[in-house]
Amino acid sequence: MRPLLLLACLVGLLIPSLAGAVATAPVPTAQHRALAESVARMNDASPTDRVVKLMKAAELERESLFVLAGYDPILVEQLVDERTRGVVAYITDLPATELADLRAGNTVVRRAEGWGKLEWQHLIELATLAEIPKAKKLESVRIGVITGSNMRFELFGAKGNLAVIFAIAPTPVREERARDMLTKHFGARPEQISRGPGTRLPLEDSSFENEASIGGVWQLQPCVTRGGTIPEAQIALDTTERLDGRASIRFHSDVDTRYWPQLEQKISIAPGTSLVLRGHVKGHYLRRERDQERIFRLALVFEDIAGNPVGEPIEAPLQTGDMDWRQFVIKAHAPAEADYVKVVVASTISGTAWFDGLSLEIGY
Ligand SMILES: [Ca+2]
Repeated sequence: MRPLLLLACLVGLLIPSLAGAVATAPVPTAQHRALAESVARMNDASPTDRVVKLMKAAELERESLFVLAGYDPILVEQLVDERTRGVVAYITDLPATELADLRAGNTVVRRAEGWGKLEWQHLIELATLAEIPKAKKLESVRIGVITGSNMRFELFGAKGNLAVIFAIAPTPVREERARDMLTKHFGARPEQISRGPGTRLPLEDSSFENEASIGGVWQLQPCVTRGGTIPEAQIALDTTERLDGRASIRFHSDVDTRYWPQLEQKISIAPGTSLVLRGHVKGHYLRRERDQERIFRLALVFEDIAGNPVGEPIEAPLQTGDMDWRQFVIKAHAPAEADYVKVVVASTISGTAWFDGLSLEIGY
């Protein structure tokens, strides 16, 4: 009896775990991969671009979503959330004129009097998910870009409201959390892309989370001087204003500032590589005054093996004045003589600028 009992125990232990793994982990085919890649390549610089990307991704099967999660875990995390998926389904079925309005960056408001049958269906489903009582008493919907970094969907009813933030931009700390969440959801960890387009390059502390990075992995190099080295512009981690993780990097200068360093991180690349640099920027009272040089940049600078600059820096067109968090995407092709790329972050004008959630990847 003993061997039989042992066998029964082993079978009892093994079968559920094997069955669980086989039943849940997706097994993507080449076709699934190709479909995922076509969505991964879509433009996602603005919240409206990301809505279009979400709509396309919502058509994918589970296996393709699993592959897409390797490129863009935050996008897939939004789609496995029932409320966000419901919002995306609602937007997909909006009349073409409303959809065009939304894509143009405008806010769309729709009142219950104008809702069609399908629209009611979507909204009642959403109200049910949000546990809004008396879903028949819904009144209106509002969708639009509230900040430069995401979209907000709001459903108003006599008995309750629902708000969903979506079209969220990719940022490194949040991506790590999304990967953990998706590992549970799919029953296997989405494979991070490690070859070709979509591969993340090793930009250290790209979310400015660690105090030791400033002057460490992020080197402080002279940028502009006006007759001295004091007063120096303030460059420091800021835990009160951030988009990703616990902190951002803050640059502050005023009319008396005489010396401005910049932050740089240098990465070795293969000549001719296509690159995509993403970053998020916020500004407050940014303006050029006195004899300041007008530099406010997130840029890629190429260098040859000897450290000489190659070609022109490629930079995001950042606006001065006041600006809420916005994602900037820079696409560049490394010149044939370039062995290194430097990611440069700088502000040499009065006011305060914050940068957060940078990432550098191989482009298409
Ligand atoms: Ca951060």
